[in-house]
Amino acid sequence: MNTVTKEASNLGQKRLLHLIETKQAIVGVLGMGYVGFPLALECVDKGYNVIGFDKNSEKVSLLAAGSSHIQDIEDDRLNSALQTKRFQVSADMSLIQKCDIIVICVPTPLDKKDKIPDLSYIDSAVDSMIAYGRQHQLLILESTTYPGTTKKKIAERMASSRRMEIGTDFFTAYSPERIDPGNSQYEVSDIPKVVGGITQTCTELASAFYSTIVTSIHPVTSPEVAETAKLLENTYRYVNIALINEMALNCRELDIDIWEVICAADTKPFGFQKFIPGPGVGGHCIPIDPFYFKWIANEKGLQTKLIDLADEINSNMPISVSDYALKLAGKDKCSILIIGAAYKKNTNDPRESSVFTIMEELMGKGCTIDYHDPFISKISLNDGSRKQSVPFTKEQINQYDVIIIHTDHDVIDYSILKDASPIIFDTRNVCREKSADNCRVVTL
Ligand code: SAJ
Repeated sequence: MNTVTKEASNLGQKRLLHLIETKQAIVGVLGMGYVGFPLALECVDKGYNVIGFDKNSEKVSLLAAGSSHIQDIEDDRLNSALQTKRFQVSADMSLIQKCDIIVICVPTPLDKKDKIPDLSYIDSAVDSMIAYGRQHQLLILESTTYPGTTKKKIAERMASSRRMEIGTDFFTAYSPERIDPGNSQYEVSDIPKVVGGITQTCTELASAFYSTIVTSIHPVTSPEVAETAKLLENTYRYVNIALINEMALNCRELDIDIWEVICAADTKPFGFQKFIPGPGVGGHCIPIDPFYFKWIANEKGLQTKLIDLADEINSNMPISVSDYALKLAGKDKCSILIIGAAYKKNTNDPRESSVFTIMEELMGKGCTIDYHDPFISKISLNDGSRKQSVPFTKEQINQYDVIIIHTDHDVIDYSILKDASPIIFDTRNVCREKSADNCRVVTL
């Protein structure tokens, strides 16, 4: 690179750093979902001008009108951000050229059938960056993905398409999202951010940006380290949930109360983290992320035995729950009420919820199924049929043979189950504490 270009690019870096330090940088967040939307609002709160991009024009209209689609974010918070005149939401990707920093927070699902990574949303976001990006922008990927994505799918694509040099003409880093839906204990600013840039300059600029947003930054030497750290976090959960699920089923056969066992083990102040058995592993992170690591490892001819075994155990849980419910009923073709459809308590998110497999298994055996979820009024099953949430009342519950507690939302009044005639299959062990007396309760 000749001296003039080098000086120009140094100027570009210095200018971007100045814009960050003075909060004059315009921040673009691609994807107004459960990750991008809270991040965008946090950036507004910290003084930035923010453009929230989303290709879903209906979502854009709702947000622009002050209506939040994310359960953890109240309309008031969104309207306060809009009233600052420093937050706009748009489907017009050409506005990317106005941004100094672009954070990509788009979905990274799995292709359902083969459980292989689907990077189509990232590819589409990079297409927009190539179309509307410009020199000296900082591009950050937050979406969970396999190691190598940031370098190959973002930085190298941008460099070759726009004939720009990474770390000089533009800057790219990876920083895994760590939003925890339904958890009010940790705000965005409380959660440390791992940051890995393609070059040292990229890491420094991304760290400078995030240090204005969150209290703690953990720089690492490459995007691959940061990408893999996120996969480790959630694969760790997936494998340990499988361990406790397997122990729960075995303890049931050994007539040992797994819940008492967990409580006892949890008295150990070090070297043990509590996981609890459940009807299956749902959500958009835990049952997805391990397969991003599995895919890249298997691509290189490496084995992932523990992920494979954890998947075998966790995927079997909904089947085991269905079979045991029929055993408790003592017959096929029984009537069952399922309490809770969401993948975990206190959320309205049914994605990858084990309730769907449980329903399909039981309906396949001739059972009639109803469900009640205070946060989810209707659901669509894989066969295209739809169900509405039924009321949870004393009159309603006694018409069933079995009641399965699938999701233990705190707002549910479990005392309604007091003196209930059906057997309660409490997969979350919630009845024990919630005064559902005088009813027959069986846990996992
Ligand atoms: N589950 C169990 N037993 C457990 C924990 C979870 O069966 O001990 C089940 C849940 O019922 C649910 C699924 O696993 O169906 C996932 O639950 P989760 O508590 O892991 O919640 P998620 O999916 O919302 O995970 C998020 C993750 N956050 C990010 O990826 C940024 C995860 O890293 C967090 O650790 C997790 O929230 C959290 O701790 O709540």
